[in-house]
Amino acid sequence: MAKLLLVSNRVPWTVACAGGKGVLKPSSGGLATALAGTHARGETLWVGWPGDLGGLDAEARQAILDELQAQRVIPVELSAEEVERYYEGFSNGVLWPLFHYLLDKVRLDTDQDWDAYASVNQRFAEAAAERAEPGDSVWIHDYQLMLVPRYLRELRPDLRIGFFLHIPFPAYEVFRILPWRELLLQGVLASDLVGFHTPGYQAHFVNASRRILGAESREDGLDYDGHHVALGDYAIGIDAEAFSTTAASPSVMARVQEIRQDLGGRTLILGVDRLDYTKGIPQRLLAVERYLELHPEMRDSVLFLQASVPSRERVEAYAQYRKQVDEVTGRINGLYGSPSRVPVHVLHRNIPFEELVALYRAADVMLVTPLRDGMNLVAKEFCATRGDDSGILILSEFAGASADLREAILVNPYDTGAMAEALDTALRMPPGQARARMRALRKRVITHDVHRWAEAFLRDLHAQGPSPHPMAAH
Ligand code: GDG
Repeated sequence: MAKLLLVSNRVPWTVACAGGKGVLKPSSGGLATALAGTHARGETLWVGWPGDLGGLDAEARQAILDELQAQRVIPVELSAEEVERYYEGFSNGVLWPLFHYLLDKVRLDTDQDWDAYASVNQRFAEAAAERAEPGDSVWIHDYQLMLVPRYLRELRPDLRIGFFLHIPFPAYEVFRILPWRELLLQGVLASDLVGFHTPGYQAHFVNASRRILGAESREDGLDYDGHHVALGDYAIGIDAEAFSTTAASPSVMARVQEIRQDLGGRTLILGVDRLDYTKGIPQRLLAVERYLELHPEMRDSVLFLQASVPSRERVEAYAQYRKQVDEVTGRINGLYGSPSRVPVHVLHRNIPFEELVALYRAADVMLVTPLRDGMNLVAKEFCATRGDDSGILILSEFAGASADLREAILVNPYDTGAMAEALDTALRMPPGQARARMRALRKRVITHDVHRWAEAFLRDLHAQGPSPHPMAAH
């Protein structure tokens, strides 16, 4: 039977080395969480980078490779230099900031990083080509692997190839800044189906492909180089069932009570993000500062808790960002704290799943205000935990999720005054109105979950082919 290969930079387990031994730990991040369900359910292989195996001796290495095999993972190993150039340099130093419109963070100083990006993409394609059988489908994920569809097509014209972009595709005027714009588009266009979170990202991709490569628009996609590629928007969801069941469990409910007791009557405003400059944490802190400045009577009655799991710590811009977050936090607490209470608390660590769910469930207001975000799963996770329809979501209009979650309070994260006002609106909202909004949000999140997302994409992918691509005749 034809099977499915998932291809992504990270696999859902990361190798951690401790005292010469290796252990597999679950990976964090939106993509790993989103696809874990598909992998657990079906006949899939997962091709990706499991982290650094370099610190292991031969025996420990073999043990980890066996464990990965048992999880149906095909490891693509990366050298330290490849991690630095392909992952930190090109993927996270160039594509990530540019696709999120943060042009001052883009590094364009190095062609070597591009070379590493291309050669690592080639290796991912080879790993998939080696394990795929005739007629299999391959689903490639995200901005780190934009050249894989083309390389894989060259190696295996018989495969059905899908590509999904988890981050925004930027406007043409921004995308065209990239010196490698043609090659990146050609890489993706070799797919049979390309998916985006929103129709807006898809429209930007069509525009860029037409203007940069002269691709031709068709009703359901594009024609380029004698090949038809279908395009579609597929808004990713979450495993809503897992969040709502966990939130209702006795241990989480008990923990929620504890958190509320510790608050001593204060209102909890919560933020949860990877510590990433796209997530707008300093701007959010400035809005909290403005709110406290304008509402002195509230200084003792709210707590803003920001949970920021460290990420990409070796990329320079990320280290600076953490400093910035800590500085603004210190300033606000210095201004508005008292000897016994501070209005802002930042946690720089990974929070275990149950504790995260308890925090979502205990919060009165959730602040999700990225400067730009492909979708944003945190906003959806918060809604899924609110079994009694309580809680208010403040959401950036620049998150893909804002296209779905219209009943949130939508804000412009660049506008500090408007965000402070949104906080005021949330904290004064009549409970009946808040409940009606949350009921609508929760319903949407539960019906449009991650399983539905994966099924919709795969159904459309399977309807595509096997592709009689012109390369098949070469
Ligand atoms: C990319 C796109 C798109 C965070 N802190 C902790 C923790 N998390 C989990 C959250 C959530 C995930 O990480 C973050 O997902 P997001 O969607 O918010 O953001 P990215 O990682 O940037 O994901 C994004 C996504 O891909 C999927 O397409 O939505 O736009 O940028 O699941 O819960 N989990 C735990 N502890 C933490 O401290 N356990």
